[in-house]
Amino acid sequence: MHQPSLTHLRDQDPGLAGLVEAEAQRQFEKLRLIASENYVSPAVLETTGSVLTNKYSEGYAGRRYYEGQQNVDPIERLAVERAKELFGVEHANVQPYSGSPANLAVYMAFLNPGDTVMGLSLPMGGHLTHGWSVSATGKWFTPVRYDVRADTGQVDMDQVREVALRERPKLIWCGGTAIPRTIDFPAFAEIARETGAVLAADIAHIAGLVAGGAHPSPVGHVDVITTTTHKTLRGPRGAMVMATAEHATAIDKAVFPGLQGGPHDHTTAAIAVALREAAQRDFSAYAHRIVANAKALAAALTERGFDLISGGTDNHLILIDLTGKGVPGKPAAKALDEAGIELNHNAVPFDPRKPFDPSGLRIGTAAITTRGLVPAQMAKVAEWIDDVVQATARGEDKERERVAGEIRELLAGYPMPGWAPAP
Ligand code: DSN
Repeated sequence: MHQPSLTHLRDQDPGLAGLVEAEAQRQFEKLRLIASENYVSPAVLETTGSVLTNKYSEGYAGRRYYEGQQNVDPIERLAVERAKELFGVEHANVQPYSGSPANLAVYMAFLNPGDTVMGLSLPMGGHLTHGWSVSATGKWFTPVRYDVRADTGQVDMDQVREVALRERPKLIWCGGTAIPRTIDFPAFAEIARETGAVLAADIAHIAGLVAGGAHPSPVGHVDVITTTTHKTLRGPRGAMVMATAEHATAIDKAVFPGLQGGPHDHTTAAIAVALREAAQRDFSAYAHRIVANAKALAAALTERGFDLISGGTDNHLILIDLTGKGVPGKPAAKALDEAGIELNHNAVPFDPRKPFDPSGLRIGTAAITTRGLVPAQMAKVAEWIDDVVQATARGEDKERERVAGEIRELLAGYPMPGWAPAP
């Protein structure tokens, strides 16, 4: 049952209420290993569903285009102050609708159309908005890319420097969506200084780890930081742009009126709630537990013969190349989903297969850590993954039901924030 329950929705629109409850049940009984997902706290969930969704607030606190901001202004100020305090930054904008708009705001603040942008290529772990060809950022700007090294699976910093010196990008991105290792912010900063580029860190995946001290912070090394708020940070679906004070006006103008209209005040408030949660002492232990779970799972998968990009992980994320297992990423991910293990197929570096049918799987441990699972349980998780992948490679599906049942049984003992099955 949702807490509070969906009484009105059930009366008014039972079909839709049924789908929402079915999704809650699904999230309760699945081992959720999608690296960009998590479970928000009941307080974040409540705030997201609050009457703040009724309000329009174009502008910034104290400088709005609509009246009636007596409560929204202090809410947004709280979110901004909490972001500044948690990450130790001079300026924070909490209005971007999500990660891609936050990244677009960086382009709008620092670049003109046609300027050169450099980012980690998408199949190597970058993000669409770091200048990939199908994104507006690849079409409206001039993208150049860097890669990971074939031998280490880690970002090739020699290549970053070489390409930056040759192409003189106006903007360099570090960070991405499938990077299992620590980002070397000081090394990127040195290259950006040498080449005169603006350096942006996209910490969407690792924001909660940075906040909890389980990953080095980019603060003091980069000009601007973007992040979503819903991954390891455990907030609502939203985003932030953070920067030094000198860039505050450019960033704010880029977000509004440059790219967006009214901010989503219910999300702003829920971000404020999540930032307060992330500032508590136990969040640091949580962030370190996410990494400990990922390391334990990586070790157990390696023991079972899985080929991990970069040989392991330093954060919440594991990238598996399934080539040696005789099954591509997509059918493996589908089989695992049927077996109660939810993750996504993913390209691996130098993948000979197409992005929609790639060789790899991406795993993240934030959501299962929120549920309360610990490193000692990761050997069992690796065993389940291995059993299903091996059976799929043999063309069998008989393992799936057994594994799904065992997972349901395990997770029944681990509460899900904001929801519980009917007694
Ligand atoms: N889609 C997000 C992820 O899964 O990493 C990034 O945009």
